[in-house]
Amino acid sequence: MCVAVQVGTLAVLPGCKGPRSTLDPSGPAGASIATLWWVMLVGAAVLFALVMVLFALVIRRPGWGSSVSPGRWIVFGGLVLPALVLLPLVAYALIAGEGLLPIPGHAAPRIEAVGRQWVWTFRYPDHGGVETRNVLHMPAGAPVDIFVTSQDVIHAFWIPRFAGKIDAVPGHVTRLRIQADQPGRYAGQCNEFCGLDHARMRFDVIVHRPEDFSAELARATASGESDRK
Ligand SMILES: [Cu+2]
Repeated sequence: MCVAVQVGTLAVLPGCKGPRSTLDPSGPAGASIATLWWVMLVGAAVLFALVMVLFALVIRRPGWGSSVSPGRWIVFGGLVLPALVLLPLVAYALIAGEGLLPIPGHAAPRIEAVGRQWVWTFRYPDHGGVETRNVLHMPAGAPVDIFVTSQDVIHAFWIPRFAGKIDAVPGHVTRLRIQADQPGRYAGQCNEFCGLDHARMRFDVIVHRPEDFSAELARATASGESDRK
């Protein structure tokens, strides 16, 4: 069994890497979410192990536990034990979630993301309102506020390695603060089922060095290379 667990673990680990892996973060919000995932996994594993120990004791020693009253089993096994594991996890999740929200009063460069079946259009108000299609350009090392909306049905804007997703709702504008640690090419996609081609509603994210961002954005829009079909 131990060998099977090890083989299973090795088989799963490659899934922790890749352009759409939330467990391979490349920004502070993504790192916070990845840490939360690992904390949740450890908490769930601890709870599972405790239940399995009790289960094994009951199977191997049928009389074991009869000295404890049913009321105590319910209180300690059904309330105290889950509370000891779940309450710290909930507290950690709430604190981590608060840390992902944009801080009021701290302005960040603004980029608008508009979803429609099945294309993402990005607009850069701080750079003359130029637009790119299915390719998001952003600078590295600093927060950027993405203002997200939709022209038809509900979509969701998601760059797995940077942050959690946020809904793109027709008639509403939602805001997501993201930050990329390093220049490079990343992957984003719609994360709300929005029709037949939902799975193909992907976009590229090109992160530039801050000093190169304006020039690279201008070059990309002038050449049309940002219009990924
Ligand atoms: Cu979609």
